[in-house]
Amino acid sequence: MPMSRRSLLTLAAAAAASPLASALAQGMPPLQRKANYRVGFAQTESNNPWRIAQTDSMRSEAQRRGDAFVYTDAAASAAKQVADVNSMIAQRVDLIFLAPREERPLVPAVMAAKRAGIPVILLDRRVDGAQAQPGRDYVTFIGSDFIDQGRRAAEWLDGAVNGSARIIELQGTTGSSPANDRRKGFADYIAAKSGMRIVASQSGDFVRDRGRQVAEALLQAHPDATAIYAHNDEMAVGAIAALEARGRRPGQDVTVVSIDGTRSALQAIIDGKMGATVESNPRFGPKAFETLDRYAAGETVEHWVKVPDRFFDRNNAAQLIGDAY
Ligand code: GZL
Repeated sequence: MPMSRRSLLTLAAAAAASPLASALAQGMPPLQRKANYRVGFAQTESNNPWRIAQTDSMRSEAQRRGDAFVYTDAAASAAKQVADVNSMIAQRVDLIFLAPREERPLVPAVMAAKRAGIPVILLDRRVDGAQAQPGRDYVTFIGSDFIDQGRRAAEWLDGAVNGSARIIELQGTTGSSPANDRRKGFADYIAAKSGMRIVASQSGDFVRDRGRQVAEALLQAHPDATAIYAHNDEMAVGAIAALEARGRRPGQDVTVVSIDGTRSALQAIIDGKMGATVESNPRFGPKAFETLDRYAAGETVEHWVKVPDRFFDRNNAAQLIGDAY
C-alpha cells in the first residue's frame, strides 16, 4: 500500500532534520558507515616524546579496530604537512585526522579536503577560526584547553613564589595554537598580579635543545630571573640543563613550571628540579576513532571535543610516573 502524502511529508521532514542532513547542508563531506575505514593521520613531527606518544596512540587504536592507517610525518614543516594532506586526498582516504602544526598555513589543507569530499577531524591543535570553522569546514576539534593550561601554570607559580617572580617564558612553536593560547592563559592570569612579571619571552619551538639554547641566552640577559615558564616539558628540561650549567639551582633559586606531563618532567619533579607540570594528554587514539564513529553514524558532533588534563606536582609525580610517556 503506497504511503500517504502526509506520511511522506512527515518522513521527509524527519530526514531533513537529521544531523547528517544538517551537516550536508553545511557542505560537510559525509562519511559512509563501514565495518572498517582507511584513515589518514598527518602528524607535525616526531622530535619529542609527546608527538611520539600521540602517534603511538593513534596507530594502536587503528590496529585494534582493524582500520587501515595512512601516516605522514611533516618533519616540523607546515608546508610539508600541507603536501602530506594533499597526498592523502589523492589516495582517497575515508577521513583525515590532522594535527595542524600552525594555525594559518594549514587552513588550505583543511579546505582542500573539504572540496575533495573527505571529512577532517582536527586533533590536538586548531587552525585559524577566522578562516575555517568546525561543523562547516571540518568535523570538530579534539583537544585540550590550552588557555586554561596556561592559567593553571600561572596559578601554581603564583602560589609557589608567594606572588613575586621575574619570569622567563619559553614559548612553543610560533603560530601554533598551543603556543598562542598557553601564552594568553598565563599572561591574563599574571596581569592582575603586580609582583609577577615576564622579563623575557622567546620561542624554543617545543624542542628540548632549542629550549636549552634559548634559556641560556635569556638567563645571560636576565640573571635576576627567579622563575621559568615553559610551554612544554621538553623545553623545561632543556632550561633545567641551562640553569645547572650556570651554577643555578633549579627548584631552589629558580622555580620551573611547565606543561605536558612527560616522564622526564615527572622525574624532574621527583628530583626537586621542576615544581609542576599541567598535563596535555597526548593519547588521542580512542577518542579520535570514537568521534569518527559518531560522525559516520550521523550524530551531531560538538565543535570541540574537550580532552581533560590532570596536574602533576610533588604530591603525585612519584605515584603517576609509571604511566608517563
Ligand atoms: C599540545 C601539543 C604540543 C605539546 C608539545 O597539545 O600540540 O606539541 O605540548 C608538542 O610537547 O610538541
